[in-house]
Amino acid sequence: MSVVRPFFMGHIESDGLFPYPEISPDEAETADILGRSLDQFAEDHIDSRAIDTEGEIPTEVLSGLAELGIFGIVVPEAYGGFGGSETLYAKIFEKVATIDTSIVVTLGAHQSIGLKGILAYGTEEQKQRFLPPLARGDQFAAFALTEPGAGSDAASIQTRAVYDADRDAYILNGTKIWITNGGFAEIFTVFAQTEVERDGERVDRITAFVVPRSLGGVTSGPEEHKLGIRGSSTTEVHFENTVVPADHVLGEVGRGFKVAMGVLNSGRLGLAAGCVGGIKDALAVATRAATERHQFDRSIASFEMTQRKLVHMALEAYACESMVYLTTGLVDRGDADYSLESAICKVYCSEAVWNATNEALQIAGGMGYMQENEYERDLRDSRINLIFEGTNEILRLYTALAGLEEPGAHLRAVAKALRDPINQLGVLSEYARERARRTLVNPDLPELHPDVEAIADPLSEYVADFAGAVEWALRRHGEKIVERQLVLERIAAAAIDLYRMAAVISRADRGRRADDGERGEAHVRRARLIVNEAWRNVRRNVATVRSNLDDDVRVVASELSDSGGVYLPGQSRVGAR
Ligand code: MYA
Repeated sequence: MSVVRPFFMGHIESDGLFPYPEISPDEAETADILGRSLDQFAEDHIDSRAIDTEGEIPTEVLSGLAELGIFGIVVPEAYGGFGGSETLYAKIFEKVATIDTSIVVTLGAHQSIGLKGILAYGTEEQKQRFLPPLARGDQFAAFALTEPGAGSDAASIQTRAVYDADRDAYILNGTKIWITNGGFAEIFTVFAQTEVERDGERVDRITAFVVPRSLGGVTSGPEEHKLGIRGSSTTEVHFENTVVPADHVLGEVGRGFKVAMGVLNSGRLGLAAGCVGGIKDALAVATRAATERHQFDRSIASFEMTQRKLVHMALEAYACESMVYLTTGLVDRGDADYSLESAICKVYCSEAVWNATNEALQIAGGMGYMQENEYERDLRDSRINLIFEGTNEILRLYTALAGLEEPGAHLRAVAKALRDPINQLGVLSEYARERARRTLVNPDLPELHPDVEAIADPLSEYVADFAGAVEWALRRHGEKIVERQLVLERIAAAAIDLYRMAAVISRADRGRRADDGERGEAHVRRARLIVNEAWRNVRRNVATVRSNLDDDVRVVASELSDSGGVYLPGQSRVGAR
């Protein structure tokens, strides 16, 4: 079950998309009560400016938040947590993001990724042992994957765990960098190379371990000086002959890369939920600033250009929220492969929050640039979202390549069938039928509210066009598609816009059915504006999969690398650096 993967085959699977998922009434009430407690706690105890300038979150703030129960929202009650759904967690995460970014990053590193491996892949014994203090917030968790030579290329880590049969333990050595919560976490999910047997040979494969600091041989480097999220802890973490008992292995030995990716799927979705909070906050701050600021004898909120900026922020909040909660709904169903959806949410929402904080600063003008106001801190804080938990470039590649798997396999089967057409007639006629269907009719949507149906056509139309472009790219580039990143980038961009359209159509359908009045119409209006923008993007990206100036781009790129970064051949290098 995935919403996005079928788009690559030209299908819309309504099951994952309709009806738009809704949080249960009980959890909605919890989110509301906890949200109000968090607001009150923030008003009484949290000084975000001080957190930024001092570069740390006071211990009393963390312990106060622990008392509110936010560090174990997704941990089942049996292990001392709240037992909430992914949707509830996202709601709380979104709220915390509006309160303080360093705090939400600490929470994310702890709960979205730090303890998630134990929750999702741990044995019963591991869960009982490690989760209760983490859920209570008595201890903090961290996720230790990145290394000096292994950032985006996560599989190339060098940290090594060597099995010692006498001690039934692994001896862990290596250095991890940029570890959030690295300075104070007690429990680390650590990824290391281990020797395993595959097809009779000894080879290195990644294994995941739960490593409590108390095992010894674990040290943290000094705090890094960062552009933003300065109150969060980011350090190196060193493991020196740390003796990790064999029963600390998470999942199977040699299958740790899958553990890392599984955990990151959940982390990326949490991050996107945080961005939803950030966009809503930026919109509220910018609207207030625009309303209060008068120029030319009028509030600047009365000028259309300012209004366009504010409206765009509101549409981004609607689109991001629709995508994030459609995806948490998929996760809560329990049968979904949501890796593409979470990558898409992370990419889209992180860019949306960056643009929103930038526009909020622009609306505030000179005041926005001054350190005494919050705009510059918001801008600094939101920048990291485009980088951590998978850079947006890597996640675009992942979205495109993972999406291409199924049509690629399909085409390979067709190519094989062409070599033996008599025996493989079934494959060939199925392929011919499928192609004809895609050319002649667009994929169906279920019955929608008439107001939403009136705006939903582009989704069907462009899913069909998208699948056609995907097949064209696979046939044109074959295996070399992996190297054609500019084409992959457009395929990813189109997939992102299709998911955006699908999410807002589904949500507006629910919103319109639930309300005949202004609220229902407000959903439809927002969805109409978003769909109108998104299908134009898809059309452009689909067209430039086939016809583009990528050869020129490659020529200029090689001129640049040959000349060491001179913009035009024959000119001399500028600058002293
Ligand atoms: S933690 C560090 C984050 N690091 C990364 O995200 C690393 C990015 N790199 C990668 O993801 C991988 O290395 C890539 C794979 C994708 C490049 N789900 O052959 P492969 C499977 C399921 O493609 P590679 C941090 O920043 C794949 O299908 N499976 O591998 C924390 C294949 O399976 P199979 C997946 O070319 C910061 C196998 O893996 C996935 O080496 C704190 C190998 O794949 C997937 N996603 O590269 C954050 N990907 O073998 C706090 C791959 O069966 C949060 N596979 O075919 C704070 C939030 C704040 C919000 C604030 C708001 C204002």
